[in-house]
Amino acid sequence: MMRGFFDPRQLKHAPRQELHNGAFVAHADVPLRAESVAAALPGLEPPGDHGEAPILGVHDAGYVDFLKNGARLWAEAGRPGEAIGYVFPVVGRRPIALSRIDALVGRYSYDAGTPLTPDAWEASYWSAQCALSALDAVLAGDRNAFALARPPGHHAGRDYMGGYCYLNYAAVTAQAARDAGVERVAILDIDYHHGNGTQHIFWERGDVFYASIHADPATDYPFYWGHADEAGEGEGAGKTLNLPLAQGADLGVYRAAQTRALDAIAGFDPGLIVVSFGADTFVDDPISRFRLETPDYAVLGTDIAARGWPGVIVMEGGYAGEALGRNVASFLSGFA
Ligand code: OKP
Ligand code: ZN
Repeated sequence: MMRGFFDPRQLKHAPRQELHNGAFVAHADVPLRAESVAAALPGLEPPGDHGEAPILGVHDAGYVDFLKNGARLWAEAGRPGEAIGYVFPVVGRRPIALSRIDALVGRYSYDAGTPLTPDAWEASYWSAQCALSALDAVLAGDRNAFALARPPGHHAGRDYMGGYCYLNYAAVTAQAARDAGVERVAILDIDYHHGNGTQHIFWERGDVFYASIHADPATDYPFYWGHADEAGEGEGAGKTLNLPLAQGADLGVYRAAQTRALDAIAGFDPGLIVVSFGADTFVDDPISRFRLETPDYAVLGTDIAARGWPGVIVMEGGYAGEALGRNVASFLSGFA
């Protein structure tokens, strides 16, 4: 079993609700998710502390300040519960510095599914440290390493939260690898949802390849990103690959798409692969509509490992409670 990293501070973040299809519903990113994975993987280690510098390698300093202080500002403004936006200044946005918390939370987010809880920063910070510790292990010579992270990360952009995500661990890891001298880094995103934040961060970069397999955004969150014609721009032209699949995809369909992604990554010849792994592709996932079963994850892991690239596996989504740990263990067993 490869080394894995986990920090229990990931458990304190407990968002209560998200706005979904017109109603506030119980939030899907429950602490049980991380507990389920930790229980299924013996021997997880605490991460080292790499500080904020690697986080600031991909995230905006003003945004990081907001993550650290937003929940306090929210409480000081007399608001109940957790900070959530209701004005999103996307169209005609002026680059203007406002201090009212409701303006800040809209400016630094793109949806109403990602409340800024008092513990979001700490959970995300230590999740990033787990990813960086996994990278350390691989840079020191391990073939693969795993980072248990919660909340997930791949929807978070340089200066925005969204899709339950606050810090983008896969992006932090890829940039840290670049800074450590790895010339070309590939990110394979196999969460059910498109990783719009990761795509955006590396959109114009020629040194980081982003490939994602996900539910067609014509039918599924995040709607506005992840369509097949999005391929990167400038130096990054051709360095983004989106493989949207119709709802109902099973192992046969999914594995063929993953082989396409791996073939494209092979053409890029990376020195390292970062796998954004979400098990919300599971048949019983409560918010998703693919049909993978527990043993299928070992097949997918084996296919990735067969390519021989050093790999950091970072946890993204997966909401099927107790089954999540089994699915992650199955995936990692494919790398053995
Ligand atoms: C985060 B990750 C469910 C509707 C979708 C956002 C999903 C974010 C998923 N209430 N809401 O990619 O697993
Ligand atoms: Zn997801």
